[in-house]
Amino acid sequence: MATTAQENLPPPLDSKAELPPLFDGTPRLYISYSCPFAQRAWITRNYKGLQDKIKLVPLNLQDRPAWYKEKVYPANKVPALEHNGKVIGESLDLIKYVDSNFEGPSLLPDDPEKRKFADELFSHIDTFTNDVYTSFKGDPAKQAGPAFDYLEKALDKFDDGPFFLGQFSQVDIAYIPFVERFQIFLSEEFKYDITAGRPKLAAWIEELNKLDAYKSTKADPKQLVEFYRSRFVVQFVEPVPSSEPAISRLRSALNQLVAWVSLESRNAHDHDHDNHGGFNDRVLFDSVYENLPPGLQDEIKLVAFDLQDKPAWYKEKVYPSNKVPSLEHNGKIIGESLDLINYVDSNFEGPSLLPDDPEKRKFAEELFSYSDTFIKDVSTSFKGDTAKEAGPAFDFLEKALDKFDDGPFFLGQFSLVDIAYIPFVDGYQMILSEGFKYDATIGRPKLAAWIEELNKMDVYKQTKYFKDPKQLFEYYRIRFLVPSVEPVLI
Ligand SMILES: N[C@@H](CCC(=O)N[C@@H](CS)C(=O)NCC(=O)O)C(=O)O
Repeated sequence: MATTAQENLPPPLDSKAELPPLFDGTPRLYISYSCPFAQRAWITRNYKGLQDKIKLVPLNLQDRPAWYKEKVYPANKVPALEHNGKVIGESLDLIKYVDSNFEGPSLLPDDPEKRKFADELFSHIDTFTNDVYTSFKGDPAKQAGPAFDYLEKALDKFDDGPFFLGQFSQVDIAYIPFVERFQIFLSEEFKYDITAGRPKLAAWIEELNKLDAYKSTKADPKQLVEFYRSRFVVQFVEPVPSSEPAISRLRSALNQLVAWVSLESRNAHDHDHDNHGGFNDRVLFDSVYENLPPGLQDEIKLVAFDLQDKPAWYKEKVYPSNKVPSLEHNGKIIGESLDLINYVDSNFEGPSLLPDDPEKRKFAEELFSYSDTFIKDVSTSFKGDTAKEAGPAFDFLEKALDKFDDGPFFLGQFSLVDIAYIPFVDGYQMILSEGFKYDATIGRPKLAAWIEELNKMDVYKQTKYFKDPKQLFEYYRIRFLVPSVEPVLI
């Protein structure tokens, strides 16, 4: 039977870990602490009291040891069990295998009617998980109901106990890792209680939570919610504060590309889920698993924050400098808006945003390096004699816009340079006219034409947060002009 003593869980092995002795007579169960499939095999092992017989080998799937695929399990997935010189995979097969090939209480009743029903429930599992996943993308409160109704009805079939087949069995083990996750996420994200109006389901979950064999395998709910959110939920945190010019730069660049292609970053990794010192020191939600529909990371997804109330995980897990914008792509996080627009331009499809002409490229460099000076000069001018002090910065742009005559933009055609400047110039123009009665375009026809051209482009227009100069001025007034508040430049 399940031992009651709390098992000491080993830390997950990463790519630096050595291969454990293979086929030395010790059965080893390879798992990931966050994987619902692995959890099935793990619960089975625990329930049968095999903690001392089957050794747990947790893997960090994000940074898997190469030997796992090469030497242990070519499918490179978890769970897998090494036993009697063989390696067996597939969680449903494994529940059955462990149940039949090891000692401990049987997890399948003999009753043929119950066995038949077990098969029915096993074959329904994929439908169940798919239906619930699909509902996450719509209105789960409406769409997920039938999936849980099915379970409620199934739990009503045998009345000799609270479990699917009456007594605790393989079927409960197959379902609970998913029901556990769905219950948490639906309640947390959609305020939907799967047990409301489903007393059998409520009792089933309650009974399962009395079993140590299961309880000790449960995932960290907080990390689970984050993981599901990152895959299913459009993460616009209201209010959508694309007020930051630096974000606008990025959004313009993205929109420009989106206008032509659908962006793909298929290898975008899930957040680094190493949980240092946290939940039992486990690595959680470290991999994408089967049946999980393609996530939102199949495109460059915008995730907007309320900068006044940023989620803690952004700094901890995503971007330690805690600023926006940042882009998660191919297992890396890239920050700094100018680096980012260059990165997006070079690493994704779509029209190039830098001309090949070396002279233009050189000029682009010059303008990129002037950008911080421009921002500093204009924003400093807000505190002094604005009309006088801001003038030279705009004169610089007017002159720059005169350099190439094959179009109204800095390099003639629309480029990364325009994207780098427009959020600031447009914003400053509004602030100056609203707060200082200063029109930067007067006497600067090139600048006027440039702003006008950009404001014809949807890719830019959609990224503008402040359309009302009064509102923007108020934002800047508070940020820059209220005494004792240090000007923060992005
Ligand atoms: N059908 C398999 C699914 C196992 C599975 O998808 N495991 C995930 C972790 S939850 C995995 O190993 N993913 C790694 C990969 O696919 O590379 C089973 O039931 O065991």
